[in-house]
Order: sequence, then C-alpha cells, then structure tokens
Amino acid sequence: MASGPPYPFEGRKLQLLELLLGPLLVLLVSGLEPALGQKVFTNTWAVHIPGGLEEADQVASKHGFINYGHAFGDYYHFRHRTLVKRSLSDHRGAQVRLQKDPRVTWAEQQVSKQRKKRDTYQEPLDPKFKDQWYLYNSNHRDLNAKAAWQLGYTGKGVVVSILDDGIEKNHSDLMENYDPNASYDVNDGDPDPQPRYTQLNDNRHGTRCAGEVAAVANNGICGVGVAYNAKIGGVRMLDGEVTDMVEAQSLSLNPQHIDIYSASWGPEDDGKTVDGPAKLAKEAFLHGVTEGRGGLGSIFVWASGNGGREKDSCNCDGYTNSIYTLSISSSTQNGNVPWYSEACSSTLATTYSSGNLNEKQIVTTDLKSKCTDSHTGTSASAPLAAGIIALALEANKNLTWRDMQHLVVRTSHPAHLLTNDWRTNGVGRKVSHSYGYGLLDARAIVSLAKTWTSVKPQRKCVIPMVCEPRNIGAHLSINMSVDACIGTDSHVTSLEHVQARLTLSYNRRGNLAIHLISPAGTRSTLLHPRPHDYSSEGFNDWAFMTTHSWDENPTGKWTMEIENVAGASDYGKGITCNESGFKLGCCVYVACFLNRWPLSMK
Ligand SMILES: *[C@@H]1O[C@H](CO)[C@@H](O)[C@H](O)[C@H]1NC(C)=O
Ligand SMILES: *[C@@H]1O[C@H](CO)[C@@H](O)[C@H](O)[C@H]1NC(C)=O
Ligand SMILES: *[C@@H]1O[C@H](CO)[C@@H](O)[C@H](O)[C@H]1NC(C)=O
Ligand SMILES: *[C@@H]1O[C@H](CO)[C@@H](O)[C@H](O)[C@H]1NC(C)=O
Ligand SMILES: *[C@@H]1O[C@H](CO)[C@@H](O)[C@H](O)[C@H]1NC(C)=O
Ligand SMILES: [Ca+2]
Ligand SMILES: [Ca+2]
Ligand SMILES: [Ca+2]
Ligand SMILES: [Ca+2]
Repeated sequence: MASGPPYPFEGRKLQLLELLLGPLLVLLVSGLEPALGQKVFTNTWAVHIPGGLEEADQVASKHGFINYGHAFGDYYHFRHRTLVKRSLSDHRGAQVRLQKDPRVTWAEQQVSKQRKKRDTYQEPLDPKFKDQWYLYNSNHRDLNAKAAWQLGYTGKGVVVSILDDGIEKNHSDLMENYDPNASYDVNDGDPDPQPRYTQLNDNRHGTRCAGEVAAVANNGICGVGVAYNAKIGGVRMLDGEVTDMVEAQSLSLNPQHIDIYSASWGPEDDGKTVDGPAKLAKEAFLHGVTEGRGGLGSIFVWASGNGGREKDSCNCDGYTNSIYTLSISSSTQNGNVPWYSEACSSTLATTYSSGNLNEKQIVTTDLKSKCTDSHTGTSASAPLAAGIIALALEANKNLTWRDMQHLVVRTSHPAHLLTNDWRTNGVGRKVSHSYGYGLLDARAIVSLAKTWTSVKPQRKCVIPMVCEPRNIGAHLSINMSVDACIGTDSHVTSLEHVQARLTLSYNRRGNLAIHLISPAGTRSTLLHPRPHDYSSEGFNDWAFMTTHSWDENPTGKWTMEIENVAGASDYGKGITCNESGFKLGCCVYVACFLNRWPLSMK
C-alpha cells in the first residue's frame, strides 16, 4: 500500500475526467479555440518549495508530478504525469494535495495565455480592403503588397510627401499618419496644406493620392495604404499659379526629413508639348539627389502622363524623362495598356490603375473624410509605386536614389501585362515602352532591398558627336563607335540611364520617329510620331532618355535612326548632332513654359 498513490479515489476521478476531456483535447488541437475570455488550464504548476531541489523532487514524485526544473529562487516547474495538457476546468484535487503538503508554501496551476508572436501578421480589417484588388488578389494579379506586409514591412519610419493640390490632413483615415513636417502650402505660403474646398471638389487629387500611400490600417475606415504605417504629408502647389519657383520649392521641401516625393503632374498632355523643368526645378532635382536624405538622395516618383489618347510621348515631358525621377506607368485590371497611357523609353515600371468601364479602379481616401473607389489614371499609379518604394526603404534605409532604381529594374516583371512591345534586352530582361520593366512587386523589392549593396558612385561618360548639318530626308541613320570612356575615370562598363541629347530643326516635329539601338541590339524608341505636334521648333539640346539598356555594356556600335514618317511632303531642314551621352548626368536644356497641369482625365 505504501507504494500506491496516497489518494486512490482522487486518482480514479482524475482518470475519469481525463477520459471525458479526451474528445475536447482533439477539438482544441484541430484548431477550435475556447470562447473569448475562457481560461485554458495546463497540466503544469508553479510550486514554491523552500527546502531545496531534493525536497522539490520528493514532493513532485509523491503527488504524481515530474519536476520540470527550477525557475529562480525557490520556484519549481511541475508537470503532472497523467492530467491532460489542456483543459477548460482546473484540477482542484492536484492543487489541494500540493497545498496540503507542509513542504509546499505556495502552488498555482498554470493557465495558457494568448500570446502572439510579434511578427505574426493579420490582414487589415478595413471595410474596403477587400475591394483593393491591386494590393492583394487571390489570382495573383496584384502588387504583392500583402506578402511584403507579412515580411514585416509596412512603411514604418519612412516619410512620403504628395506634391499636389493639398491634402485633407484631418481626414479620418489619414490623420493618424499625417506629418506636418512633410507638408507645406506653397500656393498660399503657409504651413497648412488643407485643400481649398469648391462645389466641384476640384482639389481632391492630392488627398486621393495620399490615401493610396498611407491610409491608416485597422481603423474600420475605408481601405489601407500600401505603406499604411508610413508618415504622409502633402504640398499644396497645384492650386494656383505654377512657376519654376513653386516647383522648386515643392521639390526641395525638408529633404532631410522627407524620403519620397510623389508627383502626378507635368506639362500638358496634349501631344504637342515639349517641356520640362526650368532652371530652379532642375537645381531642386540635382540638390535633392545629391544632398537629400543625408546624401543618399531624395526619391522622386513620377506619373508618366495621361496623354495616351493624344498619342503623347512621355519622353517629351522633361519630368518623367529625367533620370532623377522614377517614372511609373499604368496597367488596367485585366493587364491591358490603358487608353490614357503614354509610351516612351524613360518609363521604369508599372502599377495598376483604371481601365475600361468593366475594370475596377483604385480605392482611396477622398475629400470631406470620404472614401472613393474611383481614383484613376497614371495619377493613381505613381502613389502606389511611392508606397511600395517606402516598403523597400523600410527594409533598407541605406539605399541611394540610384539603388532604388536598380531594385525596381530587377524586381519588376511582365507578369500578365499585355502588349506586343515586350522585347528582351541585352541582359535578358523583358522591357516595354508601355510598361518599362513591368509590374512592381512589393515582396520582391523588399526582399532584394534587405541584402542590396549600394552601387558605386555614378559615372558619366559623354560621347560628343559633332556632325555637319544633314538632311533627314525619309531616313537618316548615324552609326557611332563607342569606347565608353575607356582609360578614364568615366569608364562605364554597365549602363544605367542613357541620354541622347539632340538638337535639330524640322518643319513638322510630330512626323519624326527617333530610335537608338545599343551594341547589344536593344532598340529604344526615343520619340514616336505625335500627330498633333505640328511645331517647327524642333528640339534644342533635348536629352531623350532610355532605361532599356540598363546593365548592358555600352562598348561597341550604337545606331541612331531618325525617320520621317510622312514621306516626301515634309522637308527636313537638317540636323546637328551635338552630343550623345551614356551616363547618369543632369539633363541640360532651356524651357520657357511654366504651366503644369495635374494629370486629369479629359
Ligand atoms: C477638417 O477641417 C476642416 C477645416 O479645415 C473642417 O471644415 C472639417 O469639418 C474637418 N473635418 C473633420 C473630419 O474633422
Ligand atoms: C517637426 O519638426 C520639429 C522641428 O524639427 C520637431 O520639433 C517636431 O517634433 C516635428 N514634428 C513631427 C510630428 O515630427
Ligand atoms: C550604407 O552604405 C554605405 C556606403 O554605401 C556603407 O559604407 C555603410 O556601411 C552602409 N551602412 C549600412 C548600415 O548598411
Ligand atoms: C550603320 O550600320 C548598319 C548595320 O550595322 C548599316 O546597315 C548602316 O548602313 C550603317 N549606317 C551608316 C550611316 O553607316
Ligand atoms: C551643344 O549645344 C550646347 C547648347 O545648345 C552648346 O552650349 C554646346 O557648345 C554644344 N556643343 C557642341 C560640341 O557643339
Ligand atoms: Ca493653407
Ligand atoms: Ca483605413
Ligand atoms: Ca505627357
Ligand atoms: Ca524618369
């Protein structure tokens, strides 16, 4: 009898209890959680035994426990030999026996606590999140944002500013992320960028763009931004006279605080304008990339333009065509080129936006604390890219402005985007004039960002090409043998941007098509014909840019082709090839038009 359990009756009762609880245990293991607030008792106890380890072992074995170890002081961790691991009721018998033992001063059955791993991810619960098809879609036709959030990147610590017509800073879905230090009112010269309210809600553009980046998550309101934990500000600069100074002031707001500037505006998309930043805005870009973010460089994200219907070329827009801007185009939900999309060789990548009437649009914050599901155009694409770039920056705060472009080139992909213009370039990447390198991929870019080593300082190799004036005729082809500045500090072995700076005159500019073919055979369309462009002003040292030869080796034969698509009725007054560079330098040209228009849908 001495070796048997001291409380046989209690012991049997416990076994019975165990049998009864058997099926319940199975249910718990298969995922059923106890009702909210209900305690789950384990088969372990915390026991206080001042008499030392040996005594604790004796107590444990006497009462049917295993001593699982010593915590600290005189506390021991006991596990019962026969009780079930999890139960919805406590085990009074075992508790009473422990308490009655004179060697035990205190005992407590341990309760299982709800503990979430800190990195456990929960999908946003916001009511409109399910309509944000472009952030997460079970058919994978999305920007892979949820996968980036699951890796823990939500924009925390990154500051984005929307340069537009203001931002509703007290919008209930923006307020929590609003950053007054990333905001200013350049139109009125005050720190408050609140939009001017009109009957037609003309000034809703900036507030809509802001919500795409950083609408707050899990607040029961509207949807979420791509980088829903980023700080968001706005610069009110489009609601008034836009001058070179207004642009420059906006582009250089607080560059040690703001990481990413998102702009969805530019010269008129009428298909006949050739215009870009003037003196001050040009300096603001240069200053931003050299001094901003402690010298890593401000990141400027730009909408490529809405002039598709007018057959506009985004290479005639000096803001998107600039090497300092990450130029973003759009795809429709079904993967088509939208009717408003402009094709050109300076576009880097694509995000989703609106398309035909049967395709969904973008869900975001709207004026007067509202929520809209009808944000449209490339206007809507640039902020989505800015949000994804904010996630990448959170993954690696050390990225330079050029690193970010490298990451975009490497991680964007053609996915299901449709066009007959996909070409494989000299390093095996698919690239198109409508989509650049394709759809941004939030998960891919944060993953690569984490391990990315910064690129070496930029080199700029300029190849001067002084030619005699020549007739363009129907077709002019110029071959250049390029050594890429070998033997100098400017030797370029792997390309980033390529600029072809052209000065030419022609009776009808819109009839010209210009192509640049790299030694690897990559054919960039620097300019496609623009039927509305009847100007006879030609191009004055315009720096046509292409991203299509990224990572190619520039050494070898380059060909430039200038073609008159109208045939004999036109006359070419001649051409002066001034210089053509393979580089990352600044585009230098003079422009006199200062009107900038938001990329509205006409
Ligand atoms: C936001 O501020 C404006 C005044 O600037 C006010 O009219 C509006 O009611 C405020 N909205 C909310 C949601 O508080
Ligand atoms: C804005 O900047 C000022 C001055 O640098 C600083 O004192 C303040 O804390 C900042 N506010 C926010 C919200 O970051
Ligand atoms: C950031 O980059 C610089 C050079 O690009 C490098 O020297 C430095 O170690 C990097 N810092 C981190 C934290 O990666
Ligand atoms: C340039 O090279 C191509 C073939 O590589 C040739 O067909 C063309 O005639 C050349 N053009 C000139 C102007 O030499
Ligand atoms: C190229 O054109 C610019 C301005 O149009 C001029 O300043 C420069 O001297 C020209 N360079 C050559 C090599 O002709
Ligand atoms: Ca104001
Ligand atoms: Ca929300
Ligand atoms: Ca345009
Ligand atoms: Ca650009």
